[in-house]
Amino acid sequence: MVGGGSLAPFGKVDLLNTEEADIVVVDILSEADCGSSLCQGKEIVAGSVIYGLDISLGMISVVRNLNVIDPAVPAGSDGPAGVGDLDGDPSDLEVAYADTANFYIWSPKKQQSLFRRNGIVAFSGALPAHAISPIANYYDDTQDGFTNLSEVVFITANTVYSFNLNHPLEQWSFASTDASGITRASAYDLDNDGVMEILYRGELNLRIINGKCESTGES
Ligand SMILES: [Ca+2]
Ligand SMILES: [Ca+2]
Ligand SMILES: [Ca+2]
Ligand SMILES: [Ca+2]
Repeated sequence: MVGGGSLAPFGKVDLLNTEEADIVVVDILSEADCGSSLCQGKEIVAGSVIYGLDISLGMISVVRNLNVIDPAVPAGSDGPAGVGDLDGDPSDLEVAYADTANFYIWSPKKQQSLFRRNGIVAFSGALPAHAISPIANYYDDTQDGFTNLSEVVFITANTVYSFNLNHPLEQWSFASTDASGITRASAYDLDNDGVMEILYRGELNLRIINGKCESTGES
């Protein structure tokens, strides 16, 4: 539905990398936010832009653009995206995504750029290699004196990162065994203590990781 190309983001970073069509369909803006009926129901999140749409009328249009909110973000900046509450305000959802160079967190509803980590995307051959997953609250920030915000796992070639908005650079990272960078993680409370653990499978190891990035199991 969303036409691709360098200035029309659609969840991919280039036309060759067919494995990275990570758009998210979610109700992230209201009609009042947009001033348009295109934001009735769900919108399409594709990297730096949000599309509003009305399928019955065959209409689709960009209703938020991070490049307009923050001109330092390249126009058409695009790549795999995740959506969740990352700023501790459940009245809006934030977008986490990465383009061919940088990782971003932004709020379409508040029209704010919240986080940017430059030059973090590693390449696999000629292609940027990355994946976003999951967004969950797997580490208790209060033990470090912070408000307990959710985290987001960002994976790029041979490295796994955790970000949250309490940390200006990163919460933690570790070297992985996956040159493609497109393996995914998931989160689940495996030991039933009320705090989720992260499961990550690289090319060699299955890791179960607690939120402090202390590996609790490997096979
Ligand atoms: Ca909506
Ligand atoms: Ca929020
Ligand atoms: Ca947390
Ligand atoms: Ca647990």
